[in-house]
Amino acid sequence: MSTVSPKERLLSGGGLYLVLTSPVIPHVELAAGACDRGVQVLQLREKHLPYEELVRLAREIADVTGGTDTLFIVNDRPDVAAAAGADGVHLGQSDASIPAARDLMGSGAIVGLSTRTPDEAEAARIAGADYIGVGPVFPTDTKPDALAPIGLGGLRSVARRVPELTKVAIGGITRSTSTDVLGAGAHYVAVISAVCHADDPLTAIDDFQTHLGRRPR
Ligand code: TZP
Ligand code: MG
Repeated sequence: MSTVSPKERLLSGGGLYLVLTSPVIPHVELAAGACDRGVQVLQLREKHLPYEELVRLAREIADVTGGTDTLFIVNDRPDVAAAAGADGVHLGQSDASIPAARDLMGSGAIVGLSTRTPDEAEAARIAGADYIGVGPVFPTDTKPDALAPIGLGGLRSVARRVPELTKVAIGGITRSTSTDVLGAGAHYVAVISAVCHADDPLTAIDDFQTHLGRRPR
């Protein structure tokens, strides 16, 4: 078990940030495989599950990540994240506010915020986000309501505006584009389909980890 706080671990690391959405193998099996493979951050993102089921699943994942080097973040729902004892929550622009999330989860919790533009990124920094999601970088089929992709140029513009803030790029990222994304200023690459919807998700993680390695800052 790490003695370093979750925030410090997030802020000192980099590499793969795996978002669990409708994986082709059970969530808990994928979470365990991700921990074994040294994935630094796991996020549970299942927008259609009712509260009770989401809490049950989040608790199972928290049991798997607890005592490992893998951080566990819940998407959208600070109430679920708090009930499961997750390390943090990821908020969209229209989810709960950062102070409301911290009230529910405590000041040690990691709070991330989705952004797309340099102005949103700066606003997230001022509001006290621990990290920002940035994207979609590339076109994606996974989020039907996603806005137009910002490309590597858009990511670079965000990175220039908030150089000190931890940036998690998302949207259509594959293993082969991941190094360009990190080169454009992201610390982490967040992926859904490239792992969760791969023929063999655990091998897909292995491929990412071989390609990216751990990226201490
Ligand atoms: N937010 C912006 S794009 C996206 C989210 C949740 C979907 C990312 O999924 P994929 O399959 O990695 O493109
Ligand atoms: Mg959201």
